[in-house]
Amino acid sequence: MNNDTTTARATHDWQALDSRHHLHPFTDFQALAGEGARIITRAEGVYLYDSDGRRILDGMSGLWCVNIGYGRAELAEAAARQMRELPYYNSFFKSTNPPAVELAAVLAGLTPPQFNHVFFTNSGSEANDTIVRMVRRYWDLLGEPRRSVLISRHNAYHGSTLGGASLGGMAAMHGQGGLPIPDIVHIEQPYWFENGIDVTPEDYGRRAAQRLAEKIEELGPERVGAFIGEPIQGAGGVIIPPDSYWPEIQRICREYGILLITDEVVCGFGRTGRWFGCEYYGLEPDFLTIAKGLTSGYQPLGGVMVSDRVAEVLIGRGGEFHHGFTWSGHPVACAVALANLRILQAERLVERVRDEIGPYLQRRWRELADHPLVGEVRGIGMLGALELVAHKGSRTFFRDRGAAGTRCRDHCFRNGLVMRAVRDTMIVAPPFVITTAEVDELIARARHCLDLTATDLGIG
Ligand code: PXG
Repeated sequence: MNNDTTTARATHDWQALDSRHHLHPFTDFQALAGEGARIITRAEGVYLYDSDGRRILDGMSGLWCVNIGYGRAELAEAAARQMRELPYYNSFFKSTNPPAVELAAVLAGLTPPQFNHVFFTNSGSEANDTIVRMVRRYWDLLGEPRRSVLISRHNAYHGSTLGGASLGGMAAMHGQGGLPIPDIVHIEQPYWFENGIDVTPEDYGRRAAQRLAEKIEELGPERVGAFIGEPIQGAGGVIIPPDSYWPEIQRICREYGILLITDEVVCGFGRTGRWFGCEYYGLEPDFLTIAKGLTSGYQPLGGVMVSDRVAEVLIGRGGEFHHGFTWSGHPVACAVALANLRILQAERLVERVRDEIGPYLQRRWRELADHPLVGEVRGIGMLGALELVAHKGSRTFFRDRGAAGTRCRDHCFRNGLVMRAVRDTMIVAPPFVITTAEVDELIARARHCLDLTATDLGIG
């Protein structure tokens, strides 16, 4: 057994072994076996390196998570120290461990004032499953068990467990395995570029928010427990709602007394230039879903921030909450999260996103608006999206939706850039530590790959 696994094999040997034994997430297994997976062997700063030694600028921070960049020794040291001291103990049966305690307190301080409690999970999906159970338990304890319905949006992404995928609004996911689970329903997403054909963004935002009130009335207000939304939809295509949307959603939640959940898995820990997306939009949610940027991806960790309104009922009314995971409050993951949050604070990376690198990225990103393939450019902080269209100047989507995006994404990979495609929407979400020169490189590579895509499609 060779321990130096990253140099032990040639690329084609890795690929052959991978396709024999490894089932990848969200993958057509057969197609990948024919093609062979890309083998990423190491990373530093904003760059990935593959098994052929090629350098790739990671415009997606892994999967929206490596916010402090790759290769931060402080996190490796925090993990090693904690593994030597206490690699594992559970937080069931009246036990806890110092990193979990410290992290819970730090999160209570970092999140908006109504949040003073956290429930730890290993992922965003598990955090959202936990929220489904907590919302229903909350209303049970208040003597309103019929309020079991959670309302979400079409094309939302809230994870891939049964609860997470049900909360999500991905039709393809619902088509496999009999989802959603009962009492989860979906309304229109606030996607002006696609749905707001003949209205201003402001009017459209109010109209999209009204869908919530309509759905509550349709179901019966006594049946609805909560509304969940990503402040900005990430996996759905960096869908930035018009400014009129969230205040109206907040107002409707208050009017009907239902709980508001903001899923901060992508927006949380600084990506919008605020610590949390709910702060960017001035919202007062009752739950936050957290994961990804909590550890910058160096360890799997997620959690649910529980507001005082909910915690007072869950704690105050007593009785066991029958829920938890072996790894809830895992000491190594929590120690790494603490080291990550220390770096975000010490290096003022959230402020950097708000005041320096975010505005720089947005300015350069918007220059791509002149490209013949680009119908809309949008972005906030370290999030950016380009809508590829068949006819510039009109919102005409390609007939074979997704094909242009996939082409562009493949050109990017071949040309040293990770830029993700959602349908024909191209997306970036780079690490917060990216330099201005690296942003310039990202933009230059993106433009080159748009050119290659336009040539393939005979456009321009
Ligand atoms: N909520 C949101 C908003 C997410 O983006 C989850 C929950 C689930 O988190 P876990 O840790 O269970 O994966 C996510 C995850 C993509 C992509 O292709 C996005 C996610 C995961 C995988 C792929 O953009 N987001």
